[in-house]
Amino acid sequence: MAPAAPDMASIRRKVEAGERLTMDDGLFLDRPDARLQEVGLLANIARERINGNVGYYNINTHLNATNICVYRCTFCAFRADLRDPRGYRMTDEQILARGREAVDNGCTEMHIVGGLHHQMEYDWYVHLLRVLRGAYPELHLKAWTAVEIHWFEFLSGQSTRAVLEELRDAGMGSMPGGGAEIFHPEVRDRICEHKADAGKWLDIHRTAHELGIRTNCTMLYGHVERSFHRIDHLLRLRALQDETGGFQAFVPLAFHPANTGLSQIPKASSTTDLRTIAVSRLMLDNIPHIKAYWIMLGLGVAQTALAYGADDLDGTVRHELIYHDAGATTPEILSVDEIRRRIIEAGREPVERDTLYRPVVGARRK
Ligand code: V47
Repeated sequence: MAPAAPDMASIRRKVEAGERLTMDDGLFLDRPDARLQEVGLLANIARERINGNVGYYNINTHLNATNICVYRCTFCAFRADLRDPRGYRMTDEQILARGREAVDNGCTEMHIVGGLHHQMEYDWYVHLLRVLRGAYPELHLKAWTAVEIHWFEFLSGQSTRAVLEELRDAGMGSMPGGGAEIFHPEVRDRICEHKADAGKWLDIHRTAHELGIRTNCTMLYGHVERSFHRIDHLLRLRALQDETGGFQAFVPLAFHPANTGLSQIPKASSTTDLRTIAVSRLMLDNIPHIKAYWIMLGLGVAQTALAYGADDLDGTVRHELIYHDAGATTPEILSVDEIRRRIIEAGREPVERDTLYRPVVGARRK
């Protein structure tokens, strides 16, 4: 006999019992007629079971050392062609100045991603880490997405494992979760057909986890995908996490349309943002943290998300370009006092964490 179609009561029973949800459960929760408040309440049960009342944040900065990129993902407003007047590549001096600024402002993390520059050799990317690590050993370098690692394999002719080992030895402390977009080929082939496919993206993270490198994962939603593609994406991440346990946090990323090849698509509503966060928390029962990235959600929705499954606001953030180039109107930076105040206002206990989710105490905090 086929299993009964899910409803809110059957899903509530599963969540209360800590049972795993299925694809059909996810599709049900993702429907606009599944009441958002109830989905949020269920996500909050899971959130408090995993993370209690804590609202995490860190003190971080971004470094996008170049925006020049061989790829032309239709959703990206950040990339530039080689001869585009917007195109740039930072010098060692500029990169070091960013490190100095980060350390002087109490940052514990530098989030490093960028374009795949046609003319730069693999060694430049390794060198960049070495320079930063040499000058600022206290700064955790969360560097390069799986898409970049794939490009480095191509440039260097080395295996994933060899590239990751070399980057780790040069100073890479962990990897961000970008480049995942939507795994399903029906969508991936339309928005970024040229870059690492789902199998490759997951394989790179699997290898990183095997090497003890912790990583994050993301999903870009609110463009041409449908509900099925989103739930399928979450299930592929959950399956890899079952194997390795190496993902620390999941970051749902709402598509920002301005200045992109998909600018006709309206930005997802706040209710879609909250539902996506809640459904992610419920489906990803094995990933410890769900980030409400305030840069992309706006502060109000990010605060509300702390009651809809999220336990982390990401960081104070400096020099964010990817979302601001695509029309984000959020501030470019928050003070520590402000991010803490926002978490307290949402009824949670603010805890400064480092990149690996260890509480930061005492002298390291400015
Ligand atoms: O991979 C690009 C997305 C990602 C747009 O790991 C866009 O802690 C919306 O991955 N509208 C990069 N999204 C950012 C990212 C990230 C951010 C914060 C924390 C972490 C983490 C990772 O941004 C890209 C892509 O999915 N993106 N352009 C756009 N127009």
